[in-house]
Amino acid sequence: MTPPDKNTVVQVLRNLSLLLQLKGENAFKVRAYDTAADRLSGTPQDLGALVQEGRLQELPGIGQGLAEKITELVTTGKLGFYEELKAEYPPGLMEMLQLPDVGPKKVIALWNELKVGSVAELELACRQGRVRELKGFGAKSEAKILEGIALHQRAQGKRKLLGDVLPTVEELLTRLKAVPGVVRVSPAGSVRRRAETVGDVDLLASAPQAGPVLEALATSPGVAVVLGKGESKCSVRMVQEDLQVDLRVLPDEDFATALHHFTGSKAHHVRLRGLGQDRGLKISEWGVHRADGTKLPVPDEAALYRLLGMQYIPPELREDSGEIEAALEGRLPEDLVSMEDVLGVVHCHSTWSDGKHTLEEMARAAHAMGLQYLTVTEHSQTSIYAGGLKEDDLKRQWEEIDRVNEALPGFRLLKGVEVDILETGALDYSDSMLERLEVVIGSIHIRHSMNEDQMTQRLLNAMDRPGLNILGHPTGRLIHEREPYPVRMEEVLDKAAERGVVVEVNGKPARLDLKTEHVRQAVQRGVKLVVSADAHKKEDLHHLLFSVATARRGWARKGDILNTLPAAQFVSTLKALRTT
Ligand code: DGT
Ligand code: CA
Ligand code: CA
Ligand code: ZN
Repeated sequence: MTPPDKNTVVQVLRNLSLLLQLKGENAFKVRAYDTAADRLSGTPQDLGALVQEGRLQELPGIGQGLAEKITELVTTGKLGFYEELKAEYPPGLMEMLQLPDVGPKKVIALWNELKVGSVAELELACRQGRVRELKGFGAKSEAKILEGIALHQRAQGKRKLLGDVLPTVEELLTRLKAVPGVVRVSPAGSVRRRAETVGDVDLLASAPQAGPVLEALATSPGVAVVLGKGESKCSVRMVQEDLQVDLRVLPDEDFATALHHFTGSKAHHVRLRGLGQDRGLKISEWGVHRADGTKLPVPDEAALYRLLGMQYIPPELREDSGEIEAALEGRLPEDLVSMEDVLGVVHCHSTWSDGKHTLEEMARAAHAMGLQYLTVTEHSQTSIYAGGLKEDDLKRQWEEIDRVNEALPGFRLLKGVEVDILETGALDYSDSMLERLEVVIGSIHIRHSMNEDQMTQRLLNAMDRPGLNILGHPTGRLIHEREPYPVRMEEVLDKAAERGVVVEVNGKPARLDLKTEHVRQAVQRGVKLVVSADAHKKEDLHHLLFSVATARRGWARKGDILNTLPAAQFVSTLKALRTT
């Protein structure tokens, strides 16, 4: 079992502070938990090492008692004290604490005076005007609480970014996998299909006995509320992201068909069921049955597709967008790009512009991921807000790049830039400067509010500039934050094909730009792509995963992705593709 990570421990400490306040513990004791949470989240030191070496008490604010609790939590995955305290109150109280304008004092009053123990009960009490009668509340604060509840519900309804959810999913899966008797575990649903946003998380496990596996989820650190628990199912809501997680546990012989069912998508399924019927097979979450009721053994998903006389369809493609026809005709690509194919990362920033880590730190981190190169692409001079570089700064940077490359044999930083595409489509550096670089990404960062004609023309003009190799995050969207700017993507992609400009599939979880549909249009035109991290710190290098997922969902094959080539070939192909 992997121990709970630092974030989880910090969250448990904060929850404990709130629970102790509910219990009426003195302020001094309560504050100790908040202080410990602050110290822990603020230290750059590795939590696992601190625990193992018994050095927790070296952190100011962490005394013996707290050190013991943290050690118990990290080494056993559970903290008895926390579990007992949590069990004393309705789980909904923790959720009430997440409301704006509702602190521990108010929760205590609401619980003690009105026996209000959940957000739903609180809403009802407010609507009945019972809350305003309480000491310390009033009509105004009642109205404010109602506003807060509406906000809270909207946040819950909001789909989460895959990138924000995946680390939690992986932590839970590791925990479930470690339960004795467990045979297989997997995510299902939109998480497994690598959709850009997810509504909730679906998990599946196989084991002879469901009980202990369900219990492992229900008692996971980071669980705010157990929403329901039955014989084979358990649903919880995590504190982080307000994320709902549904787990199903079944005997291993039913795993593959259930996994397939709960992976979806619904649209993909409906079509497959129809195909099954044509062959006299009934496909359901319970398995594949003949008309006479006999159940066919289905050891894995590939076997299910074989029964239907079609190619295996990877989860990322299961959206009923042509994959079923292709698989029936045997023309589904079998070499979709995968993480193993990618040899280098494109698009990173360092302390030279708005990044957090030095070039050497970025290089070492990429090297440690098994990659061979990283394109250094800082912002250009017009992006002042992002520490954009002047041409002279860039030349000084090359000296540092050379030094790092010498220090790290077997790995290469490539000299590049993410040059701003200005309002007219001109680029932010001179042609002679751009010519000297190995990789030039051109992106729009300023003046988003142009109309469709202007914006399309701006991008077309930029691609006419000989110095541009890669068009960066072409629509500028930020999921949940900013709409894509209006642009006729097909025209842009036609131009990219004509000019030999490569297009980025930006892997930053809120960007994913190109998005899936655009990747597909690009691939159909023979436009080459790069998968990128848009990393501003070491940890972001893993964004590559989301870029690769988006590329796969857009049916991109290994050969469509330029950074599956070794460094030297990557650079020479970038240049050779360009037509003027
Ligand atoms: P989400 O959670 O909105 O991001 O999307 P999904 O795809 O994860 O959907 P979810 O969690 O409601 O259900 C998980 C999978 O279970 C879904 O992809 C397919 C399967 N499923 C759920 N409801 C139905 C249904 O009514 N019919 C069929 N055929 N499958 C269903
Ligand atoms: Ca789901
Ligand atoms: Ca679900
Ligand atoms: Zn950018």
